[in-house]
Amino acid sequence: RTVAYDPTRPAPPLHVRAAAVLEAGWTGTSTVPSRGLYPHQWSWDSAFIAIGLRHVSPLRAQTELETLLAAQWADGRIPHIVFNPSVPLDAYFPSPDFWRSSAAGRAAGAPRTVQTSGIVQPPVHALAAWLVHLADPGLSRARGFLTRAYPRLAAWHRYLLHRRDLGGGGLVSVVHPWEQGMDNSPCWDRPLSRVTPAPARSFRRADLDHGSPEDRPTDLDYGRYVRLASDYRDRGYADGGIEGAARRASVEGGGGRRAGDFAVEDPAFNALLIASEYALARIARELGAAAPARQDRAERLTDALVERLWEPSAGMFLCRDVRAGELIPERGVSGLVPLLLPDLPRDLAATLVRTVCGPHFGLGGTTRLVPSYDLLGDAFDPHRYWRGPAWFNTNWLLERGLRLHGERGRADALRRGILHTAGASDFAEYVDPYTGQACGATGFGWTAALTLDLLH
Ligand code: 9WN
Repeated sequence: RTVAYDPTRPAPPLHVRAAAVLEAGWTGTSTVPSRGLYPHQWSWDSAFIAIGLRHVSPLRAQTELETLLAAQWADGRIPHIVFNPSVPLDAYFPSPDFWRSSAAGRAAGAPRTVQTSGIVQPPVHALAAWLVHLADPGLSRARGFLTRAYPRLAAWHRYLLHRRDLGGGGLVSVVHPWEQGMDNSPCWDRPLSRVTPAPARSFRRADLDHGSPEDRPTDLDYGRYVRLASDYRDRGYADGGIEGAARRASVEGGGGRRAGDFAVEDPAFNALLIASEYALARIARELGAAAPARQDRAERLTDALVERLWEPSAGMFLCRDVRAGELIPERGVSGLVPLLLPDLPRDLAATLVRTVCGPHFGLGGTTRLVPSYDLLGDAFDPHRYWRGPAWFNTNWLLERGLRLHGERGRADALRRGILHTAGASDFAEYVDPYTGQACGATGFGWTAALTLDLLH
């Protein structure tokens, strides 16, 4: 139910409007990112949504995460989409008949009763589970929320760390731009250029029924997304990580099949894994177990992140193209997200703050919110999806990072900017970073949820 607009009455308060967006997106077991554009359950959306929903209904927030975790594969992966069987197949592309999870993913342990995609998204879930628990510890304990979630979250992290260390340096690789969540970021242009696109006539883009083509990825991008996903599916969603390669070699009696063409170590994906490792350590302690190994692992992963992805000349983290063996010389917002980490060396945190506020991202100067990509980059476009617009989830993460590293004034200003822009844009999916003009869908799930979180 949306709140009807009546110009003679003052608009309802922001928290009422944000809660109404989440109410309208609730299906009974989870929340859609957007009724029109994204009518199923998405993995990292659900984590962000649960973080806001906990302020309205801790029970729904727990249910949101439980629904997602129920679709986990036996190998530990949490799929990036859990399909709603009552939504028509042509409402979203790629639909369940493209992914064919229960058939193509059988060897990897895809569930039989629910249809999912076969790729993943950033691991925000343990962080979300811990924050949801804190909203109502009594209810959480009474329902055994963390007791049930913990083994699944631990298996999820194990999958990433053991099957997805494709670069061999201790970090996780994504094998598709949809996995990292910033689909058409200019950071992917170089590694994607090696992928032969699927012919445009071989699929139909349902997203263009809802979004303006200028705000969305191009057909050429989509051809490459489709090729990468169908190749992965046709390999049975098998991974090329250390364990995966050893298993395939023993089955096939040789070096195993080559993993996909796209493998990238991304700073935001890995930073969110580290933040979630800290959360898992807290969850373990709440459940009465000592968790020094998790704490150590989070610190080791932070070291690997610095070692493999920090670029001093850029003053930020960059993505590593694992197949080419080099850093990708593009400044995307993902390279700022490690500001979220408590054990980041102090000088690196200070440098990141300078970069966020400098000419490439403009915070406190030219921009209202931190853009998804370098304002001075050749590919910058203030309206095209992840090639410039500002997104609310990344700004929420940076607000936390600024606060964590003692930048209270900047964090307060960013918080005000997020709240104002979310309300003025009717909870847009993304906005022009200079003007705050709404792009993509409005009434977007995580925009409303993270607004609620900042209001509490
Ligand atoms: C593909 C749901 C998702 C977000 C992603 C965002 C967009 C999907 C799409 O929507 O991606 O997963 O169809 O464009 O890029 O971050 O999770 O909101």
